[in-house]
Amino acid sequence: MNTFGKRLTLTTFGESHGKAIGCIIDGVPAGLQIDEAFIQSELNRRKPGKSKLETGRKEDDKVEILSGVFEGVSTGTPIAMIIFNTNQKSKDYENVKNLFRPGHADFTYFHKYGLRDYRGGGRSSARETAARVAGGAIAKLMLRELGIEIQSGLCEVDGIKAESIDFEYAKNSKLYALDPNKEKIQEEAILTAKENHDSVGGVVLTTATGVPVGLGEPLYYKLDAVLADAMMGINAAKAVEIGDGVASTHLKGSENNDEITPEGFKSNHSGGMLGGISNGDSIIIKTHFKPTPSIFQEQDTVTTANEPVKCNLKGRHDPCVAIRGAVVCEAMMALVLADMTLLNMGRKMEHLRTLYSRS
Ligand code: FMN
Repeated sequence: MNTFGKRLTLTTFGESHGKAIGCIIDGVPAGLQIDEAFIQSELNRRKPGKSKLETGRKEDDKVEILSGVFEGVSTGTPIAMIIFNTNQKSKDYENVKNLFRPGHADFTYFHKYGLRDYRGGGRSSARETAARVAGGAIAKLMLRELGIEIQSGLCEVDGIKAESIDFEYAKNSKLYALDPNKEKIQEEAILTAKENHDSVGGVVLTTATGVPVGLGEPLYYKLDAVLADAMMGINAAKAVEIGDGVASTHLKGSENNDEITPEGFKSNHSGGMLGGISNGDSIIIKTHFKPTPSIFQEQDTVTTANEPVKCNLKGRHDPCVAIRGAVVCEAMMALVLADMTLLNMGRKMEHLRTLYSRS
C-alpha cells in the first residue's frame, strides 16, 4: 500500500539509495496555479544537511515535474514529480547487510518480505518523506486558494517543553523551535546527544487556520482519525494528540468543553474538531517522535541467521528526527485537508445546485 487519500491521492515510490524517489498526486482539480518555486522551497525546508542538527547527507532534493501541469497550471491529470538521489554512500551500510539495526525497520521488513534493501534502509528510510513533502506542497497551493494555511514547529525536544508558541519565530529557527527562550537549551540537548553518539526525541505542533466548518466524514473517515493516521504513518512517530490530547483526560468536563458564543468558540481544547468534523476553529495536532534509532554506540542485535552480534553503525543520521519531521507533518496535514475539501463537495444539495443548476 503506497497510496494515501480518497479523492486527492498521493502515491510515492523509490528507495533511500535507489536512483530516485518521487510521487504521483492525482485528483488535483484543473486550473490550480502550480508554483514550482514554492514546491522547491518546501523541499528545501525538509532537505538534509542544513545544519549540525541534521544528518550530514547532502541532497539537493531538486524536484522535476513530469506530468499534469501545462503552462504553469494543473490540467486535472495525475501530477508526477521526481527527485533524483545524488548523495548515497551505500558502502556505509555494507556492515549491516546481514544484521538488524535496533530500533529500525530492518527486522520487520526482512521477516515480512524475506529480503531487504539494506542500503540506507531502502523504502523504510525517511528519505521517502521528501516525496510526501512535494505532494503536500501541491495540496498547500490548493488550500491556500481557499484561505487555509498550515504551520508547524517543535514544542518539545528531549523533554524540554516550549512555554510559548511563536510559529513565525519557528520558521527561521534551525530546529523550528516554537519558543525562542527554550531554543538554546533544546539545541544544546541535541548537540550533547550527538557528541555522546546518541539521539533525542521531540514533539511537533502542527496547526491549520482558516479551516471551514464541515470537513471530515462520519463515521469511518473522520477528520481526527485520518489526521492521526497520517501523522502516525510518518517514520518514527510514536503518538499523536488532537487538541489538548492526553491533558484533556485530566480535566473536568467544565474545563474541557469549548463554550460557544455567537462569535465562535471561547476556547479550543478540541483542536478544531467535534464528532470527526472540523468546527471552524484552528486544527491543532501534536506528533511525538522517538529518538533516531541509528546511533553510534555499540548495541546488541542478531544476524539474519539469528546469531547474536554487536551492531556498530557508520553513515550519517539525524540526531533529532522531529526537526525535519515537522515539515513532513505539515505536508501530511495539507494532503488530508485537501482530500477532505474535495470529499465534502457533494455533501449538500446546495453544492450540487451551485455546480449544475442551469437557471
Ligand atoms: N532514522 C535513522 O535511523 N536515521 C536517520 O537519519 C533518520 N532520519 C529521519 C528523518 C526524518 C525526517 C524522519 C521523520 C525519520 C527519520 N528516521 C531516521 C527514523 C526512521 O526512518 C524510523 O525510525 C524507521 O523507519 C523505523 O520506523 P518506526 O520508528 O516508525 O518504527
